[in-house]
Amino acid sequence: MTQRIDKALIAEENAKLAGFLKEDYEALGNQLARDDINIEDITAKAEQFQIAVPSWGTGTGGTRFARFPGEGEPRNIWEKLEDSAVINDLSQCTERVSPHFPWDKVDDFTELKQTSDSLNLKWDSINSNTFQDQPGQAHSFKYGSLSNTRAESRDLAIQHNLDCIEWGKALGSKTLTVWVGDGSNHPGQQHFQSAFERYLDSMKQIYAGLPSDWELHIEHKMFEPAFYSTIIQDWGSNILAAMELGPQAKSLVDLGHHAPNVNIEMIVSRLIQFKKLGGFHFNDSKYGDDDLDSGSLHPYQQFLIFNELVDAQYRNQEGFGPNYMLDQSHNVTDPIESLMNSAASVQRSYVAALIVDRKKLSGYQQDNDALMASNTLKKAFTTDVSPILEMARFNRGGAIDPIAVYRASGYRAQAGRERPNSGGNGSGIV
Ligand code: PSV
Ligand code: MN
Ligand code: MN
Repeated sequence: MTQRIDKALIAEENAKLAGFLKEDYEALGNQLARDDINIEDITAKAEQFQIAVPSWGTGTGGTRFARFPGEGEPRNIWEKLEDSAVINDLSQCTERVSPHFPWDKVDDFTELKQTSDSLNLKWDSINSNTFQDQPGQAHSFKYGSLSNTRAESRDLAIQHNLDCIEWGKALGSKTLTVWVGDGSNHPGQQHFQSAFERYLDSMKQIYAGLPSDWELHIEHKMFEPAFYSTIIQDWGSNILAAMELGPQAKSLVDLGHHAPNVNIEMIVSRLIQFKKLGGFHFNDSKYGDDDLDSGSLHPYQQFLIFNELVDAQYRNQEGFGPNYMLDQSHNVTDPIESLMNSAASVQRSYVAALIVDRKKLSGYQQDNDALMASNTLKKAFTTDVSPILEMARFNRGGAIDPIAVYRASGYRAQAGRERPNSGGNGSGIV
């Protein structure tokens, strides 16, 4: 793809909005100043915020029933990188890409690193995949991978994760994320304790291969593909496994991987308290692992999660520094647009959490003034912080309105011309 987003176009589109932004930013600045909040301090923090894009998110997802490929979607990791660069050019908060192996097929990692460098992109966590068989695979994962009853399958899964670490080293990553679909569909199918023991034993072998400056993130998920029991079904099993493995092992919270109405922000608080919060996969859901766009259904929940994160940041909580990443499946939108919107939505939650009056909140909590404590959070959440997000992007050379510039650029139509037969993105349906 020859054309990314022309800087002149970004400047031209920004010029149309810069006057309005100045007015709105000033008005918000005055409003925040009444509470002794300096808008410039908040904007500076917003400019530092980064959230990684999943390589698989740049293609159209799909469901168990069908996939409707989009125009010009990326056909390989190189094209996924191009699209990720567009997202970052405009959003200015997504400089890292999280790959998924072997969905992302790579022969030469040095070349891939050179390409990502040339696009000003870095690599986030490496995602291993032992939840499906690859063509010609010697031993199947049909009955599980790291917890399989057969040692041959377990060894294959362990080796794949060790390979992922090597590939990650070549790319400059520092994290391996392990999510497995291991579990059972029928009561009695599996001996819970023995299966967990096998899983832990396999994970210990992977942990032993971890460089000292890496982290191993364990992702829990309540169900799917296993529908009766899943080996790491919730944060309980997750933190137990992380504690068993050691300090470099931490838990990863994917928002869609809990039962509806679970208090995720409280799980986040517990993980922070015990130095076990590794990172996030942001998305939104109504029913299960829907992988809808972040903040599209439950923006208040997303804000409450960031309220915990910012609280930990202010308290300089030891061992705190989670990875932020999107993990979404885009079926009816242009993935580039969804990822830009979602990154901004998560950034919005962060910024809103920054303007919570923490001193007042703490006083209301101490005095058991439930109504005013709740109102204090609501006040921050209902403040429209858009001018801060827009100014942060503008200051960093991005677009005040990323979607408008992207649409004006004609990037998607050109991708359609340059990527004929782009019927698949290499990702599965999970
Ligand atoms: C599983 O549902 C999951 O959330 C894991 O993070 C996978 O790696 C990802 O989805 C793939 O879409
Ligand atoms: Mn996930
Ligand atoms: Mn998921």
